[in-house]
Amino acid sequence: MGSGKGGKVSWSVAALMVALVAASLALETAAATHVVGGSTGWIIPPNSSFYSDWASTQTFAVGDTLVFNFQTGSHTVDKVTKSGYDDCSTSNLIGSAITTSPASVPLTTAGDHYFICGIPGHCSASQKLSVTVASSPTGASPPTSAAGPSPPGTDGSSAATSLLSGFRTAATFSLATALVFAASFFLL
Ligand SMILES: [Cu+2]
Repeated sequence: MGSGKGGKVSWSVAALMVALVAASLALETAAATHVVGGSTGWIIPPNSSFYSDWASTQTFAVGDTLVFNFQTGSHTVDKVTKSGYDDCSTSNLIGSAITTSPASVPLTTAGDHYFICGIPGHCSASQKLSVTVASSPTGASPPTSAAGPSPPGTDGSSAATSLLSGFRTAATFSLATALVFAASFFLL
């Protein structure tokens, strides 16, 4: 008898859930901000693998931003080449050193990016960071499914990327469906 009304309520809740999940999906695919070193920030690290350990916990994509937090005057952020990173040399500086905190560095190209602190002695004490940036996982890439056959070998990485993002989307939608059903049952 009262089930009609209850059904109506649960459907609006379901619609709300769908909207929320859609919003969170949009957020998930949006550019991410990575705070280098987490709460430790950009310092002479407590151990030599600190920044590589931190980087290994992150997934970097084109459009993301690195944020270096440090005490202005005590450290700098110098983007360098791989050899500059390996040798702790700022002679291969890319652009100009950033001397004021917080330093926001947009990741605009895929591939490896290298950063060191330009204060003498700091890089050799492991204040250095390398990140591997993937091409944008969603949206910006052209539709590969409609593109027709492409020469083998050249498209491997982007195919893997879209496969990965497909899995991610599928997982998110399964979660959304589960949430909507849970909400409906709860309110009936
Ligand atoms: Cu430093």
